[in-house]
Amino acid sequence: MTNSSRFIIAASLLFSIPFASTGMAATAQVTVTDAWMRALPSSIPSGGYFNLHNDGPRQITLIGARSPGCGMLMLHKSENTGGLARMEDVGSVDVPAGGTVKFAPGGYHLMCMEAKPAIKPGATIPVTLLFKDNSSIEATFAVRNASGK
Ligand SMILES: [Cu+2]
Repeated sequence: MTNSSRFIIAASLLFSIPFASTGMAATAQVTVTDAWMRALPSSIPSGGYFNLHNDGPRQITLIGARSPGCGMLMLHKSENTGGLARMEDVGSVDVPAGGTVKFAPGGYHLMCMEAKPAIKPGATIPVTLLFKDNSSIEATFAVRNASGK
């Protein structure tokens, strides 16, 4: 976000300018960093990892994702229970005001099912993140190889 757009949102909060409601969408306050996807041999689902920052004054809730590079893109969480690694679907992920949630190997991640040929090391792939307030944001994921390079 540029300094000027940040000022406009701050000003609209202070003075209740009518267009303030558009400034309250989750995308106005979200940034994505360190986004990458692991390319794996065809039939194995690819993991997607990133940091989701909430720069705004209220909690945001991620409810899904999609990408032209994936047949389906799911929200997953890995857990290690009693030495057994497993992962499960999660319906949503909350990011508190001012907070960051890390999507990383061993925890929350995106799972790219039926990865398309576009998912190959060195490429980039667009991913749209969908939020509970019906807003969305597009992020560019760098595709890395199986060892994350
Ligand atoms: Cu998974």
